[in-house]
Amino acid sequence: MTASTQTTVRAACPHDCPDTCALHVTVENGVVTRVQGDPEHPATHGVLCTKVSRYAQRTYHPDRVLRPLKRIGKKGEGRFQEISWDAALDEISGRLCEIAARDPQAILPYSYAGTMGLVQGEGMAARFFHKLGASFLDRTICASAGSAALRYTYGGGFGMHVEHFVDSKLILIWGSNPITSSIHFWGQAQEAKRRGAKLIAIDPYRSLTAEKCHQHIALLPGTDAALALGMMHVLLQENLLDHEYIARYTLGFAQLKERIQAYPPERVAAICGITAQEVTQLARDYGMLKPAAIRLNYGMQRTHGGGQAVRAIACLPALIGAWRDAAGGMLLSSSGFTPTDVAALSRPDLLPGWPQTLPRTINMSTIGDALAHPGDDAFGPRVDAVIVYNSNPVAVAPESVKVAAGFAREDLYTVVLEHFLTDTADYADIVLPATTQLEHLDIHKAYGHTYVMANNPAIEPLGEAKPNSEIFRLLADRMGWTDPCFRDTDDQLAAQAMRWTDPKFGGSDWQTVKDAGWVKLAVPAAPFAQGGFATPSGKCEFWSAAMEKDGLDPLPDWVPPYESVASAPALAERFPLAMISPPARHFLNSSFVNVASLRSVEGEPYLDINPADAATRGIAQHQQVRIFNDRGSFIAKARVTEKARPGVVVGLSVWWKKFTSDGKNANEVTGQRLTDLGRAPTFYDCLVEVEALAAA
Ligand SMILES: Nc1nc2c(c(=O)[nH]1)N[C@H]1C(S)=C(S)[C@@H](COP(=O)(O)OP(=O)(O)OC[C@H]3O[C@@H](n4cnc5c(=O)[nH]c(N)nc54)[C@H](O)[C@@H]3O)O[C@H]1N2
Ligand SMILES: Nc1nc2c(c(=O)[nH]1)N[C@H]1C(S)=C(S)[C@@H](COP(=O)(O)OP(=O)(O)OC[C@H]3O[C@@H](n4cnc5c(=O)[nH]c(N)nc54)[C@H](O)[C@@H]3O)O[C@H]1N2
Ligand code: SF4
Ligand SMILES: [Mo]
Repeated sequence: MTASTQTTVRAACPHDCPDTCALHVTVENGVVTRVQGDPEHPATHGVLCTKVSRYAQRTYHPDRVLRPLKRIGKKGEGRFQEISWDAALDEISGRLCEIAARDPQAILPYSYAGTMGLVQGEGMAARFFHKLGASFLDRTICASAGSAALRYTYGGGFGMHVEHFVDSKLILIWGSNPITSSIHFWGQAQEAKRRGAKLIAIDPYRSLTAEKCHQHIALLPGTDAALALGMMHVLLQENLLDHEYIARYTLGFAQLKERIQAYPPERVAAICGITAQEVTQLARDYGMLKPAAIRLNYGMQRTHGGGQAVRAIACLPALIGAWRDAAGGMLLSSSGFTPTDVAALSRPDLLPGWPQTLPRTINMSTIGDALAHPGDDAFGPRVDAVIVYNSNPVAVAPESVKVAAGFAREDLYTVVLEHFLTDTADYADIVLPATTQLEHLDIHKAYGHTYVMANNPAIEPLGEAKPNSEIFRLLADRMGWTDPCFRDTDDQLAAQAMRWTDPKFGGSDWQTVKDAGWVKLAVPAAPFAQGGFATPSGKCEFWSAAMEKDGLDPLPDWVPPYESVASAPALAERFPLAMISPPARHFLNSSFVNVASLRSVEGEPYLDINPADAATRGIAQHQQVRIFNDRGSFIAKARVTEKARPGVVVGLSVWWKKFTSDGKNANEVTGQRLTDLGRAPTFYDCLVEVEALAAA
């Protein structure tokens, strides 16, 4: 060995987290010894969350899948034997050719944001499935209700710069638990607090964040739109609106005014399970403490009316003219500012019928039903093959009993590209070893800040692992496809991913980003100070012609949950408790559950339940309980705590089933019904009953 070497590589966090941190990866003699936050990056400022500061533990984990595996046990058992890459690729391409000869739509890609990188996400993979003519996957599992709402209201995923929250005087942290899920935003909010801002959490659960705010409004799940409309009612009545902003930069105020008549504070209080005083005071604070900012997150759009809830809340900043100030407005996502070039990257023109005939679309959020479907004229062919990458559907998709039954089908051919033998990989016919972020190249946009980031590989791939991009390149070659785009390198893909000529890049290109690690997009500090929304009217659309055309209510409204005591009384007689299952702090969805040091902090699956609800069920502190409804059941340890409001139970998620005592997790009881907008899942629209098991 030659003299020891130490280098620092500029990288980016790949996880589905708004913060998309800039990383400095220390490599000594070819081994990653440290992963740290870039001190210069204004959104990361040198800090990482606990999970990713231990990223090397994930990459060097003894359980990494480092060679292709072929199943030898029953589906779901997780018994495999190693095979060569050649054998794996031959088998997969053979099976896909055979199925495609009947109908390529019988093949389904299943992927989400295991990595948010554009190269290892829907880059080469999208080209592969386009050329094949496979079914489209509707990627709805997280954010599509809120995205649809922002599109109708603002014209896209636009929001405040996270850096400006420090200057806000009021911050509503709405359906979001940033201490868990966006720690860098929380840093900004705390600085604002030191400078005198008031922080209010709006959340059914007294989360880690809600505990640290000045005020916590513990409304019932799925009632946020009513609260927003009630705030509007008070703002109007008490003349706290910015009529000049409304007249110049918004559309449909007259119609909205009619709509909010139906939401006086008393009615809103009854819907939300809070007091009328809370509604009125919230509106007064919002109308008077300037600049007022809202940090919304996706937690609150996982109920039936999730889309309309985001839309109602998104109207608030325009009504009080909060957008006039850089420290006012709202942030759900700001990813719409990034000038990506999706077509160049994913090449829809490779589709056999492009652009006239497109394949059918299958919604990832109803994968349980899709895999059970025998196929017919309306649905199209039965799903015969699923290629999973960047996702763990057996753990994360709703109504898991059906999802697992689908993946257990003997006549389904399943390939999973993974780092680990996840709950999903256990069902695979073939598992292919994928590289982690330290081993491959990528380019990233963010949804919680406005920088474009590079991920330079720090080390060579471990074992025989390959980047997703390379795996699809090899498969394309095995399929006999000679299109030059299947020979593009990762570096070329990264360069193709953005429209670099857009003025927001100010002349930067991929090489600049790669060298520097990141560039800030030139987005005005207060992007809507003078209107300029990306809607058809150029205004913030309270009333939307596009929604009317799409057969939707053109105005924001409260859409009651599918499952709640008020909206489904018969169901609630049997299952009276609303269950939500938001992220656990030391996991990232189901990622990191298998990292022992992080799992040990979470301990085991818990269910937080209010003392009153526990008492009527004879549930003692730390007793094992069964949570159940008609869809399924799972076991957790009860934490009797005021953190859960009466009527609501909270099971922090998403556990790998194989790490729980009963081999099940919260998605046993969640349902496949979809949101009002965006065809998204309704994880937090879920009635259950809870019963004590053996004594504590
Ligand atoms: N540590 C960690 N960080 C993560 C993730 C993770 O799993 N772990 N997941 C990442 C991903 S994929 C996403 S999408 C984001 C999610 O980011 P957030 O949406 O901020 O997610 P949470 O931290 O769960 O915060 C959601 C909060 O919404 C509350 N909530 C649930 N239902 C309702 C409702 O009907 N109304 C209101 N007002 N509040 C409600 C929950 O109690 C919870 O406290 O976080 C990302 N960051
Ligand atoms: N009950 C309940 N269910 C939920 C949620 C909830 O709050 N409650 N949250 C929902 C939300 S918001 C989301 S976003 C989804 C998330 O669901 P998923 O997108 O499935 O996210 P993860 O569970 O993190 O699984 C990602 C997988 O991708 C793998 N991976 C990471 N990088 C790579 C790579 O480069 N190549 C390959 N081949 N694999 C890679 C990881 O090892 C991991 O197993 O879960 C949803 N499910
Ligand atoms: S998970 Fe989020 S907070 Fe943690 S390092 Fe990644 S981007 Fe940063
Ligand atoms: Mo998500």
